[in-house]
Amino acid sequence: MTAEYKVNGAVAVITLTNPPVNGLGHSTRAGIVDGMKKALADDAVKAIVITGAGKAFSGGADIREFNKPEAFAEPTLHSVIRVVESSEKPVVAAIHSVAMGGGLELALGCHYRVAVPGAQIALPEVKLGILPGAGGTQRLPRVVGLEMALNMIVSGTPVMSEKLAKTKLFDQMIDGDLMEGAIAFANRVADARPLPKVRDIKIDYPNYEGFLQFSRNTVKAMAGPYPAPLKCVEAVAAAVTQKFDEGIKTERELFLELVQTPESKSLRHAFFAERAASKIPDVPADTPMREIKSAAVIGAGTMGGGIAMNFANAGIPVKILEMKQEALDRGLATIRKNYENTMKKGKLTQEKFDQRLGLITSTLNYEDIGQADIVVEAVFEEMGVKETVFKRLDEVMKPGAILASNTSTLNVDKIASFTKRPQDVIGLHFFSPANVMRLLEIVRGEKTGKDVLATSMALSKKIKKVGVVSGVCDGFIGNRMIEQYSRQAGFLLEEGCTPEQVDKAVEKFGFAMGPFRMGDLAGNDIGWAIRKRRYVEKPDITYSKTADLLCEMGRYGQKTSAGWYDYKPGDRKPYPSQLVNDMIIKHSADLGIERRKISDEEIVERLVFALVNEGAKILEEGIALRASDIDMVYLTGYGFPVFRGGPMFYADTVGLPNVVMAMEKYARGRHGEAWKPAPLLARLAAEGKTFN
Ligand code: T1G
Repeated sequence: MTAEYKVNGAVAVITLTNPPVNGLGHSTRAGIVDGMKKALADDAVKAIVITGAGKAFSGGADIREFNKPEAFAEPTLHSVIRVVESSEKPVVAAIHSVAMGGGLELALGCHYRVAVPGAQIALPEVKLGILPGAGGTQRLPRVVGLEMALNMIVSGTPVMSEKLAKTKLFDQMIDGDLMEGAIAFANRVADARPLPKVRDIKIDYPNYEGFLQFSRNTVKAMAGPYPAPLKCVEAVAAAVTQKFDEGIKTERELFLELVQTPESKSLRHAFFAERAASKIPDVPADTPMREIKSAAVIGAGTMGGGIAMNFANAGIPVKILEMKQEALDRGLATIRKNYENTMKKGKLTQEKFDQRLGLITSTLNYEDIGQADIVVEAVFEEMGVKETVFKRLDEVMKPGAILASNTSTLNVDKIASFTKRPQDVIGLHFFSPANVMRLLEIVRGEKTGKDVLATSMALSKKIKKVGVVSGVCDGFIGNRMIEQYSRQAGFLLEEGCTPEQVDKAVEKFGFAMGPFRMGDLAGNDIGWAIRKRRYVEKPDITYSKTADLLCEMGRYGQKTSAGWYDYKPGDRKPYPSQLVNDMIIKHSADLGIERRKISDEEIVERLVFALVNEGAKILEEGIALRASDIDMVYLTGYGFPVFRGGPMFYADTVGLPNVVMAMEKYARGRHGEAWKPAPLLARLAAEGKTFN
């Protein structure tokens, strides 16, 4: 069992020992009950302390057990809390570091709680699409008050223990050694009777109905497609409108409803997918890493400036290199403006503003960046330019410096071949805006050193990115898949859709932005340049010509105030363009296509399953390490709806045989060759298996 029992004088200490965060899995729950039984049977024991070993008191229920028999195997968390709360000897929770979810609920079942400052206190279940299911919605309002409890439960945001010091949550804040303080406290209360129980505390909140109704309206407005936030309000409402045991029943019913929802399953999948992405099978966790104390960025354009900000935000000094002073000045001005905007929104203090800008320097000379521990090239996406830059970097960078390219599609092995140190070369593909988007594709070259890979993955965490390892192929993971998505979007225009209809259909599905609004934002000329390269390199792949015709009209998107949509000066709102729709209709006629009415369902299936099919090929070729990595790429870099878990998880939810059946239907239409199922997808579907 993963809980230890030790007696210290007249105090029994039960320590949770289930690393890394003392998740309350079955063995830990059984260990607590076992310890309680020993303590209650031992006359020499007058009081009991429960605490957690390592870096947490407890991170809550073991999410890995959800929807598995262990999660509901006795002793359930409810039973554990009942044993603790009904103990006739005082039980004291000794809290440090993290007390979250079921961990906090366990502490709330204790008679007393002591803590050191700096502990994260939270009921974050709503972030997993559920709600506190072991009494948290009934007990927390009784110790911190209705409003604070509702805010904590609906947001899931941690509150530092010292901020709750004056509430009934904590009986004492411990200065110095937690266990010394906790045992001393336990000795002091050993004979105190009656033992205080949180469940007996009355909630005093006049006109609570008005507050609850206001909360319902507010939460309904912000919850979007997620059912959990509103049910959190209902559960907390039960704490004031029902007797304690009825409230517990209400909470349980609401919890069981939520744990089965697809939204919760998707959120739990995303939680683990993000953590799994940082694991690289052939790069052990203890691989020695290179120290990154300074950085350099080549190019002060949109990407270079955003990349430099990531380093500054993480406290890493960064030097930006440009060829021309005016380009440098423009880039630095953009960075300053970005920070000013953040400060205006109250999300950056003047002190932080000054500190970050102070970490960013600039130069026109390669010699000045030679001592940086890492350099990220963010110049024009053309192999000739990359060659010039990397040959120069090979000359000036100190030995052991990491040479990274921000290329979004080009061959990282070829880039590495321009240097004498291919083991130091890696792709670090940021997504625009680079200082905002969380995704970082870490492109592993054939010769990239394992220490360079491990260092880059650790760096991604330090700069608050989700690092996902990709092998070398055209477009890596994200852009290679979006290519097929964009092809289908173009074909849909030729067959009968307008850009607005396609965008609205996928935005209703949950995408942050449809393909045509996205094109207008990113610049349609970027895709145009890539297609021109593809027409030469891969002449057998067909694309709709509509996107080329649009660019030939000079309609690159917002940057030219006209793209798939029209734009008014100073207004980013897209207005459907009669000119573009006429161009599309004429193009269909030129192709001899009779336009037809196309359903939203077909639009979504063709765009999303195009992603899934290409993702299956990427998985099979080993470009992506696991299906959940592909999901993370789409959840953090392409605005795929989190409540659907990512393209591969969504395909699992739909059922792979259903995905293949839909593809067979589209294979009978135009460009049917695009719908040949990837071998892995066909095999998994035939075997009734899933990607994840
Ligand atoms: N269950 C299982 N594994 C967990 C876990 C959990 N609750 N929390 C973390 N892990 C794993 C994680 O997957 C990773 O594993 C490792 O621990 C380190 O995590 C009835 C039903 C606690 C603040 O939602 O917010 O209680 O990748 O990298 O940055 O009402 O983990 O190393 O193999 O995030 O130091 C409610 C979720 C559960 C808390 C630590 N609790 N966890 O952050 O480490 S539901 C939560 C976190 C519940 C009850 C309900 C964070 C952390 P691996 P990490 P960290």
